Amino acid sequence: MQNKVHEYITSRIEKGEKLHFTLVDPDKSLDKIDKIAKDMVEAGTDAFLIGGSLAVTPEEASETAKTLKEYGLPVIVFPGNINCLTKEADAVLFLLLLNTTDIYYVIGAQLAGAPIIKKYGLEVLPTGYIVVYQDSAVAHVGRIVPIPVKKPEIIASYALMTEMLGLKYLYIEGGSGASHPVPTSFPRAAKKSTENLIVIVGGGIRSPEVARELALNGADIIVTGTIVEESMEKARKIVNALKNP
Ligand code: 1GP
Repeated sequence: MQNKVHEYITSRIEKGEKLHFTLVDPDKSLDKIDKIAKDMVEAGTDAFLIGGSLAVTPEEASETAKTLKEYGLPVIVFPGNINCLTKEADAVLFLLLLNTTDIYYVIGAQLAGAPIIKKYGLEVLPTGYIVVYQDSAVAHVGRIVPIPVKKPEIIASYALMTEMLGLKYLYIEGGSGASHPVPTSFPRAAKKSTENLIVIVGGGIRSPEVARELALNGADIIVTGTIVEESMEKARKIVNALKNP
């Protein structure tokens, strides 16, 4: 199995870099996607994620991936469900939603998606996924049990089990457009309880200060989506804060 994107990520992290991933929603016009990609590549983002919880057609996912591929950075599917899979991407975050009550998001989607991922030849980035807050589309669709913000030890246990299961990544998610980012104690707890787990944090990150704090507290990769659409200037500052702390 190919390992190119994982190597691209780990080689940078090993050098002490913090990475920034730009989340692109395929439910947008291709013109807008082109502009976002151009601006974010100039800003220094490290990869593109494509996906959404609702309303993504396989055709939109493919068109988006094709457009983003022209910018030379890794394009990674961040699937809300199997409809987001496309062979035009380089890799997929193969997500296990850890704090759900619905087994479909732990085993069902993975069972349906695995043979498709194989046919498409996508690189697999095995990822434990935790959605912290209740108030987002992903939380509703994924039927999650929220994580109490004063209980980082719960995140530490999830991180430990993620690593024990052999998954390489843990994505701590506030939910797209969340009013607050996840607490800094969460990536810190995840990092402290594990050896080699790569910690991704996203959801509600809108300022360079917040991005920097999360990175200083253990986040290896910061994901932003909403701010990229709202203010390219702020998005640029966020990338800059991660690259020049
Ligand atoms: C959502 O973590 C991502 O899955 C990004 O969230 O849109 O709030 O930046 P935002």
